[in-house]
Amino acid sequence: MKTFYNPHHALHRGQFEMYRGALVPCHEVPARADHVLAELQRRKLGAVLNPQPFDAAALESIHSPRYLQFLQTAWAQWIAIDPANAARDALPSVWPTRSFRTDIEPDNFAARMGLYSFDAGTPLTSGTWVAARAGAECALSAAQQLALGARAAFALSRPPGHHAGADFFGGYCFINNAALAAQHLRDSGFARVAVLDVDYHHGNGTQAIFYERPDVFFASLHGDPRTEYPFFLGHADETGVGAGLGANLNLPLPRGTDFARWSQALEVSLAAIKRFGAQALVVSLGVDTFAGDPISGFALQSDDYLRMGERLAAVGLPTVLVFEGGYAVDAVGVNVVNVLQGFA
Ligand code: 6XA
Ligand code: ZN
Repeated sequence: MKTFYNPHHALHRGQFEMYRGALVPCHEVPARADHVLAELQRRKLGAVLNPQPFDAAALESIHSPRYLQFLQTAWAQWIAIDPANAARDALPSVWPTRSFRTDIEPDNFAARMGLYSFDAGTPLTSGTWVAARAGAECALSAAQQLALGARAAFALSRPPGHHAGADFFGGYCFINNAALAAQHLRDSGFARVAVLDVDYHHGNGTQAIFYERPDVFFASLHGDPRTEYPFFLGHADETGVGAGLGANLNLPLPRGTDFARWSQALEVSLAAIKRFGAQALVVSLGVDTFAGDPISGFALQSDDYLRMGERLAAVGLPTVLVFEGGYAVDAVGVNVVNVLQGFA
C-alpha cells in the first residue's frame, strides 16, 4: 500500500497547550509522524510518496471559505499585533457559547480565534497552515489512489483532523483530513462512503460535517464523552438528522476497555457499514487506544493492532487509512504500522 507522507508536517510545532490551569508541553508533536515513517521504512511496507497538489476547491468541499481564509492568514495577524508574538503560539481564550452570535466575524484577533475554535489545547503556530494544508493533500492523494483502482492507501497526515469541523479547529486538528478523503471518494464516483473512526476520541468534526447526509456513514468507537474529550458530542443517541438519519453510529466505551471488548464494538460498526452498503471506507486511524497512551483510557496492546488491520482488510472495501491521534510517542510507529501490516 502506498503512503502519502506530509513533508511539511514539522512546520506545525506547538509549544504548549492549556491543561488543568497550566500551559504544558504539547502532546501532539512532530516526532509522532517521524516514528511512523521510520517504522514504515524499516518494514518496507510500500512506497512513501509526497502528496500531489490540490486547489482551494478541494478544501472548500468540506470547510467554509471564511474559515480557510482565517487559518491561512491567522499567523500574520497574530504577529501584526506584536512582533514579539513570533516567539509565542496563538491560543484561543474566549468563545461564543450559547446565546452569542457567530454570524458576525469580529475584527479582534482573539475573538476570531474563539469564533473558529472550541478548545485551548490547540496552538496555532507559524507553520500550521502550510502543514495542515499539505496534510490535507495527503488524505486527498490517498483517496485519489482508490479512484485510480488501488485497494488501499495510507495518509500519514499530521496534524490530525477528526475534531475539525467545517469552520472550527480544536483537539489538535485544523483541517478534517478524513472528511476530505470521504468527500473526494464521493466526487470520484463511490456513491456511498463510510468513515470508521477508531481513535480513542470521538470524531466530533467528522460527525458534524456529515450529520445531515445520507451518502456518508459515520461510525465511531471511542471513550464515553461523559468522561472523555471532546465531552459534548459522541453519545449513542446521535444517529443523524434529516436525510442523514440512520447514517451515524456512536459506540461509546468505558475507560479500561480492552481489545476483546473493543472488538465487539468494532463488529457492530462493521455490520452497520455493511448494511449501509458502503462502496469505500475511510478509517480515522488513531492509536491512542493503546494501553500506554498518556492522555487516554483504553487498554489495547501493540499486537492488537495487527488483528485490527486484519479485520479492517476483511471488510473487503477500497480503504483509505488516515493517521489521527496516538501520543505514546515511542510506540506510535509500531502500533500504526501494525495496523497497516495486518491490513496488508
Ligand atoms: C485535550 C485532548 C485532545 C485529544 C486529541 C485527540 N487536549 N483526538 O487525540 O483524537
Ligand atoms: Zn484521539
